[in-house]
Amino acid sequence: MSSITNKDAAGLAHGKAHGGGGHHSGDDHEHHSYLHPKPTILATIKDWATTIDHKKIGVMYLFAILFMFFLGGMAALTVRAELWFPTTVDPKTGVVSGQFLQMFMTGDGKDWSKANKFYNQMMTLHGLIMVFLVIVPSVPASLGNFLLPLMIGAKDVAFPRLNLASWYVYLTGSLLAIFVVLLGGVDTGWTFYTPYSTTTDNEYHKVTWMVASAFILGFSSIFTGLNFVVTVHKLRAPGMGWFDMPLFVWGIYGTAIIQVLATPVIGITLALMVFETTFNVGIFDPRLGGDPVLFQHFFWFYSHPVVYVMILPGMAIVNELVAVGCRKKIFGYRAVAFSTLAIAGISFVVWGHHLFTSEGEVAAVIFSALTFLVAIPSAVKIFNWIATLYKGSINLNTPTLYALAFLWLFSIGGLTGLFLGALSVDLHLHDTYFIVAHFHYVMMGGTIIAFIGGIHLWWPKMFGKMYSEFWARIGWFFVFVGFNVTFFPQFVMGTRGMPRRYANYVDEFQLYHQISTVGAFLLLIGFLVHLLTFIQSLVAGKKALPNPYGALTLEWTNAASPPIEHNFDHEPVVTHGPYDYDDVIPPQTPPGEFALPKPSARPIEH
Ligand code: HEM
Ligand SMILES: [Cu+2]
Repeated sequence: MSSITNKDAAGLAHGKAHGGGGHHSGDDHEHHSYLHPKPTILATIKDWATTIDHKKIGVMYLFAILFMFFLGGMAALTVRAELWFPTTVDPKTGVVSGQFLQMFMTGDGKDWSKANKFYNQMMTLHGLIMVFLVIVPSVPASLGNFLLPLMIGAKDVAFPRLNLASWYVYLTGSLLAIFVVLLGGVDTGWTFYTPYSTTTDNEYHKVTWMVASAFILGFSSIFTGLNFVVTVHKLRAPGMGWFDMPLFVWGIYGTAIIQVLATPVIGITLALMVFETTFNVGIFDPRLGGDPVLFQHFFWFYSHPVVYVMILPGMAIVNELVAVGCRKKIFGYRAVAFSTLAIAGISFVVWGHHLFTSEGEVAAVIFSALTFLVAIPSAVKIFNWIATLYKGSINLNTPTLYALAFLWLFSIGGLTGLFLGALSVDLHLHDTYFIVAHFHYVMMGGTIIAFIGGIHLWWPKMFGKMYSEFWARIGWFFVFVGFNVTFFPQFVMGTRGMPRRYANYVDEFQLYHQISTVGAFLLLIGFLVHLLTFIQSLVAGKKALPNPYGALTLEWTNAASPPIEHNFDHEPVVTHGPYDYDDVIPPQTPPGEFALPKPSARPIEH
């Protein structure tokens, strides 16, 4: 795998120049960038709307997901604004103060129920959007779609039409969710726990529609997962064995397996819920002879594995950020690859840790023990990345800064997961802000942070333009600081008993809530800086070279920036591993730069 000489590598880079005819009929349009517009605007729109090109589908997902992220973020800011003041009721007049949402909900100053309901709706909206419309599809559907075929040297995914179907299913599910918001929104929380969700106000069947939306989105997830599993098995370029795949591909592969196996469970659960409310059959409702805790079991049997659908792609990105950031071989490649599969496997047997307070004692003890198992493969990854970075000559550009942020934030998130996995501790912390802080550190501090890092790393590849490194770092700074200011105080509040999901609170928590709200607005600034930086790049960015970082994976070494319609002008033949920085000069790099691999001491090995 690492037997290639530098001469071969140079040959690979120049292959493009010599290889005219061959199996390609010299058909000109094949050599256009995939972004090349059609002659008229209408034709271009039609081209994108009916495309089966994985790159275009990936880009459409990317913009849709970022738009949803914006909507979900607005809901979060509303929630944080409401929590600026504790609510107080004047004992004499009955006038309520301290409710931000009161301002536009009711006039007389006494009825706060509407404001509280609106708060619940905003909180639910935030959770539903962020989980089902943003994080679950985020990395696989956008970057995964764009990069997976490029990284394994394929022309497209295995089932390009299924891929397009998956995009339209996602679009349908998202539009349905937005439609429900226009109907007035739901207040069930993203978990749809029964019996509340089957008894709360269901005007215009909006709870049912929202459930249907999650159901539909599940299919999009299954389609994408199936597609990726087959693609990885069948379409690897000649010479690419399983252990020559970039670790990003391993991560997406592990994710795809969970998506395919776990998603049907939530589909069935939601279908049963609708079945119950429509036909009055007792499944979850005790009045009809059902069992509400059964819902929790079903829900978490899906949703715990799905938290790994959320984190594995984040980890997948971090592999590439770390490797490119210090241009070193990933320490312990196989351990990292296998830990991905271990996480995928273990994720199916720990769901009971969400039910410590509602399941039987024996079950709780068993689930507590099993939960600790997940920490092992997660820690393997963290240690391997740190070992890779150790003594490397690290390029502290924005993607690498995001990798470092991930390592720090995910470690806090994962370790606090262990607190929660300890049964006796969780009985105290369950349903407090500690939980909110935990899952934001893993979901946002982990996945979203890695996602933004990944967008920065592959931006030049996707759009063929460079962005302002200076402004990207400013954005990173605000995001990193804002994130910690928002969520760290929530750990403290949680341990002191602040329950989650409440619009009101006692005065002693005010300072924590206010710090947290300030943090949320710092985050907003960070994201706006990133947005403007990217717009600037699209409009006036410097043209990107094929391989600006001197990386070794195929999307950099063998494809243009942006790639041509069919990805490669020659089917790549893999002659070196994805991280063989010691033996290979990266092809397609800017002349003069990266002439020799930078010297970097390796820890432990060699
Ligand atoms: C690395 C090891 C991890 C462990 C040991 C762990 C453990 C736990 C435990 C025990 C709970 C239940 C707490 C309670 O409700 O009382 C919990 C909640 C949660 N965790 Fe983790 N976790 C880990 C990683 C993750 C990751 C990677 C994610 C997502 C990317 C995640 C997302 C969540 C969510 C969303 C909840 C609560 C959801 C809710 O109640 O609304 N966790 N975690
Ligand atoms: Cu869990």
